[in-house]
Amino acid sequence: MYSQLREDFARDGVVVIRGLFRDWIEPLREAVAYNLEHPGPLFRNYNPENNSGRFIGDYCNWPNNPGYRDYILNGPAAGLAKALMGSQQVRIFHEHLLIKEPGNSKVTPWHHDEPYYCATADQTVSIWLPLDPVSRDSSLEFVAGSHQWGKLFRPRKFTGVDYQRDVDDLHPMPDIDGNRDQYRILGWELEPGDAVAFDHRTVHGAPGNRSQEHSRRVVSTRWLGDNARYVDRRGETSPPYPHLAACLQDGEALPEDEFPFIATH
Ligand SMILES: O=C(O)CCC(=O)C(=O)O
Repeated sequence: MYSQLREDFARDGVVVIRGLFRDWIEPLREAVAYNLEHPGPLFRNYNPENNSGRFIGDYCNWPNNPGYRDYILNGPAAGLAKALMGSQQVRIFHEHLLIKEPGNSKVTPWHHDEPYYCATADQTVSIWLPLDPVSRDSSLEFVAGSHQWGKLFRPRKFTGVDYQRDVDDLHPMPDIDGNRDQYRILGWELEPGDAVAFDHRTVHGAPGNRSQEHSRRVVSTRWLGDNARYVDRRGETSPPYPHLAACLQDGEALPEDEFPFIATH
């Protein structure tokens, strides 16, 4: 069923999936409302100085949010993730809520996620699922094929500040906006029910929310394939997970109770 998508995903490091999540939009809108009423300890305002609508985020709440939990355990995301990755098994790393309120002009800087995650696997994917219509000029964009560049770039937080690291062995992000014609940049207009799926190494970024009408509520779930393991990034990670750093060595298997295998339907 997913063979063309899988081929495109392997080549580009990103694909768009149309309509698969339609039945999950309303339940997830309720789950997001619940999340906002019960923010987690990692809730963030990414641009507190902006007064034209906020860019906020929260993550790692799925064990305590019944709607997120149902989506992760029973929705189509795990099956899609496994098919795209071509893995034997699929594990949930975490979910990430990302809201750009109408008119919020904060740009999400070009980055990839791998260098600030404290976990990796032989295959990885994030499923970025908007709960509102997203026009092409407000949508997440990707540099096709960048998952195969074989380089890790210095991570920058959504606030615009670099992550602190003990060792600076990463590459500076190239000037993508200044040289857009040199890259194959992919992005799509999305309706609720559509999603984009991308490898944790694929370079991506997003403009502000240019809509004055719609919020841009997104639930992004992060998935790990085979041989999922802890990585010591020698510095700040996101999510922070200090308890893992305290008990795991680089390359050790991730604990199954916190990052369970998910059955696919
Ligand atoms: O939603 C955004 O603006 C950024 C999303 C992102 O970088 C991600 O889901 O990894």
